[in-house]
Amino acid sequence: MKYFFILGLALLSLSNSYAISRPDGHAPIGIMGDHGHSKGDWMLSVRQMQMQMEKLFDDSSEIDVFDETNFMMSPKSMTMNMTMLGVMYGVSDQWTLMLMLNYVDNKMDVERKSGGEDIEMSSFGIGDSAIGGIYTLFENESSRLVMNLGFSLPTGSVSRDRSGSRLGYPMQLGAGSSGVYSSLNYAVFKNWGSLGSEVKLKTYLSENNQEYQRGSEYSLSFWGSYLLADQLAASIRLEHKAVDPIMGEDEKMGSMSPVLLPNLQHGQRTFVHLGTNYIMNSGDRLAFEYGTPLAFQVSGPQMIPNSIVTLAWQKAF
Ligand SMILES: [Cu+2]
Repeated sequence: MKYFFILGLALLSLSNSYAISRPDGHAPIGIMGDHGHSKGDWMLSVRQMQMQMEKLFDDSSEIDVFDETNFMMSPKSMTMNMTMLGVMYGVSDQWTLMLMLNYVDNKMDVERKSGGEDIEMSSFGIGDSAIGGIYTLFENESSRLVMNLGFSLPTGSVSRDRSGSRLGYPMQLGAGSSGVYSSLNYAVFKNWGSLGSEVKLKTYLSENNQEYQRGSEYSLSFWGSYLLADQLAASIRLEHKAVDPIMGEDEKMGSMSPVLLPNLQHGQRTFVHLGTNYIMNSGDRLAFEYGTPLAFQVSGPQMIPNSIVTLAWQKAF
């Protein structure tokens, strides 16, 4: 009788919900749409992301804009804060509906070649939204394969100004055009932790009302998570991301600073991210990830991120 009970417990722990109930059952927090939910289940999440940029690169090396180019102005630093509100709902055991709303707050310090005080620029407001489906192709105690398909909606402004001058491409709050995205997410679960990967593509469908179209984005991530305790996992993630050139141009931007030129906004980067996933006794999840760059290759002069920090709370019910 006792053995049946133990066997029963073991089988229960091997059921479909097993992977998702462990701390590494969710991918590192920088990854979205890595899991689905059972029919009728909801999940709410709030993510707070901060990206800090302090250097300018051309190709793969740092550049001094005023020494090496003719630009009259150049960004010195930029901070982007993004608050992301996510809702997931299990429409069936295979399909989960996902909705994501964003609030963006950007600050940029700009230097003038002629000297004098830096110019402070800012932009904030609703960013682009996303709505999509997550399809669980298969999930068992040892692995999970999930596909995402969705739309990016142009709810973020592309016409933010400062005293009548159009702010640069990185300071606009959205893409201005609708986009489609798709990703494939695979994870393998072991006793000690898990290994996962994601490949993702996002592409915009048309020119926006300022007559340009953001370039397509491609990213590839690999991660390993290690179970430090029943409720705590630590992760390391390698990410490579490439962005295509902007097509067209916002003619209100001019050409005083590198952030105003459409052909200086693309390139690729490789990041390493260290993170933790923690499940509280209440079932709430807390997650953290810190990312720092390993390599860049950008069309510059272009500002590059030197850190990306994400903090998140998630709750399923
Ligand atoms: Cu979820």
